[in-house]
Amino acid sequence: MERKIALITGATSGIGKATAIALAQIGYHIIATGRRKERLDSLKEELPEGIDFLPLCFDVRDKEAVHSAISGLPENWKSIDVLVNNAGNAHGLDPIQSGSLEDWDAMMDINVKGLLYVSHEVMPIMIARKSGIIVNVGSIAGKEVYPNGNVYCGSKHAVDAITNGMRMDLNPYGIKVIGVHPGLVKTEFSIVRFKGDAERSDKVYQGFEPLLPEDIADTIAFAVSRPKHVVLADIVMLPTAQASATIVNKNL
Ligand code: NDP
Ligand code: 8X3
Repeated sequence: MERKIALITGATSGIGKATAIALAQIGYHIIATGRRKERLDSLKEELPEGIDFLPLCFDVRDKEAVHSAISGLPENWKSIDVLVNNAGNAHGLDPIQSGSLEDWDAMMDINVKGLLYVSHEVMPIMIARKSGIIVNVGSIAGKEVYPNGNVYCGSKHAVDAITNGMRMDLNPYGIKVIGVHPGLVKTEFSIVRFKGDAERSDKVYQGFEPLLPEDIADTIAFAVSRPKHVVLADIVMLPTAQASATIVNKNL
């Protein structure tokens, strides 16, 4: 069988980790990235036998580190077939007038510029091969805005726009570009957003059944395994209890 390679950013946790496992289960060899090295290393244990694994530890905000990690890939890892741009988080949930510059920098630098830096390295590889699939993990926050979501929503609207632009510009090269936009998924997302406040974070997912990271991962695995002539361009995925960014039915 042809050797297939997937690179997943933010694979130390949540959606990225589940996606690395799901893609390994359908035969992809896995390049997993993130900043927490021990978590990256331990992911190997969760992949099926026979799947090769390459952990790459870098901060997506550091464009030199992104460049040297991806341009320095060993020869047998260079032909990336699937890129999943997943690394990202919300930082804070505050009215715009009291938001922090550090939080704003983090969200724009990681969610938007980090996605661009990684894509900048991988797109030429796919263009040269006239083949490849890029999955960008956006959010319902990239389709709608909610109170206090301001800059996070802005970063995810940017991801949505960039995804649509990528699809147009990469179309002549046969590269598929897929936007996946989840609603509420129970991961470490809210722990990060609320800076380690577990009680506040737990409340986000109480009283209804949220999505699990595996739900998103299954959908990504399904989307990347469609026939060559089919692209699932734009996928919005919500828990059944969620009707919009702000409407969650806690009585189901
Ligand atoms: P987690 O907090 O569980 O995972 C976030 C991942 O991003 C981690 O692996 C983390 O790795 C990585 N990451 C964060 N900052 C950086 C950085 N500077 N450099 C490299 N990697 C980084 O959250 P989720 O799994 O929920 O989030 C994944 C994506 O899904 C994000 O883009 C998020 O916006 C999006 N999303 C999440 C939803 C949810 O409700 N959970 C809903 C909609 C979209 P490490 O810290 O090791 O670097
Ligand atoms: C994560 C989902 O609703 O917190 O993107 O923005 S939400």
